[in-house]
Amino acid sequence: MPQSLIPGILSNDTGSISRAITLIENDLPIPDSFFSDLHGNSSHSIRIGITGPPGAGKSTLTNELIETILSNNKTVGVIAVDPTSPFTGGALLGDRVRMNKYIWDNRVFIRSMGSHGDLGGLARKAQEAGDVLAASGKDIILFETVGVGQGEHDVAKAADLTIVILVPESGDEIQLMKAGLIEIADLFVINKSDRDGANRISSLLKNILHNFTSRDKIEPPVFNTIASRGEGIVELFIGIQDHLKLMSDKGLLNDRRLMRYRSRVSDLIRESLEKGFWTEEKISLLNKTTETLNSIKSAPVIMAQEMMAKQ
Ligand SMILES: Nc1nc2c(ncn2[C@@H]2O[C@H](COP(=O)(O)OP(=O)(O)O)[C@@H](O)[C@H]2O)c(=O)[nH]1
Ligand SMILES: [Mg+2]
Repeated sequence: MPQSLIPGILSNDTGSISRAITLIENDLPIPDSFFSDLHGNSSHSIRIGITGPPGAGKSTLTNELIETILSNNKTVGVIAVDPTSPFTGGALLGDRVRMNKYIWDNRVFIRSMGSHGDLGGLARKAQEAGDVLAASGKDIILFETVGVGQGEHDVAKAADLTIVILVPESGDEIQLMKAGLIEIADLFVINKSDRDGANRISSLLKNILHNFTSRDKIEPPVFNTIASRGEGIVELFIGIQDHLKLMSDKGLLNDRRLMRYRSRVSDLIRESLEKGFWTEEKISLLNKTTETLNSIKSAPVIMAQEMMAKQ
């Protein structure tokens, strides 16, 4: 059945795209040939990651970007990933409205993915859903992810270019966050620039970026937006395109795509080895030996070795 969805996906049929993503999301059996067919058709899209703290305006900004992308005669797919949400299979809270807006417009496909109680695999599934959208011919794929813990790193791994959204109130956090975020952000957005402190935080950030960007990287530009009024979005979109061009000219886009391929392969291997390892028997053995603190008899490293030695 998954294989029969391929012609529909390739001809941008919304129902086929949607069903394929549901199969991926629910871990239903999918033959390797399905992924081979996707792979052969999914290389031309630009993948953009959008991350930032809850409430920063990621969804509002994504909606505005959709409109700008459409008015540039390009098509767009959106995968909104929320690892903190247990919901799955279509719409996260608040996302239904925007999805309905494009329900009859096959230039846009929007899908939300929640954790389904299982964080492992969510990043992989989001990337595979991205492959489906790419194979359907979408020019640009936006991955929107809440920046909490691992989320922003997963989105950066999935994307050609990562946008980190901050708000004027993020000012004090910059020092705290700079290590992690500066590593992953190709481009910063200070959203809610209608609020006090927007200019202060963008100059502070520009200063930090100027001092901390290593010579082999491109200094991330900073954009101010008011997403709720659609202000600064066209400038941002031009900035995204300029940045991609610069990355491409310097060979960095290629590097990133190669790195993505490698890390997807090694993530799949890790996932598959772990899946094969944890039999019912081994899970219950571990549970039994750790029934109470007193029942633990050996160091974790010894226990791990014993378990790996078991067939
Ligand atoms: N004042 C102001 N509010 C905004 C702006 N952009 C978004 N918002 C509001 O901020 C809230 C959170 O936005 P949302 O897009 O859901 O944030 P997300 O959690 O990052 O996806 C909503 O009530 C938006 O209307 C902005 O530029 N200025
Ligand atoms: Mg949101």
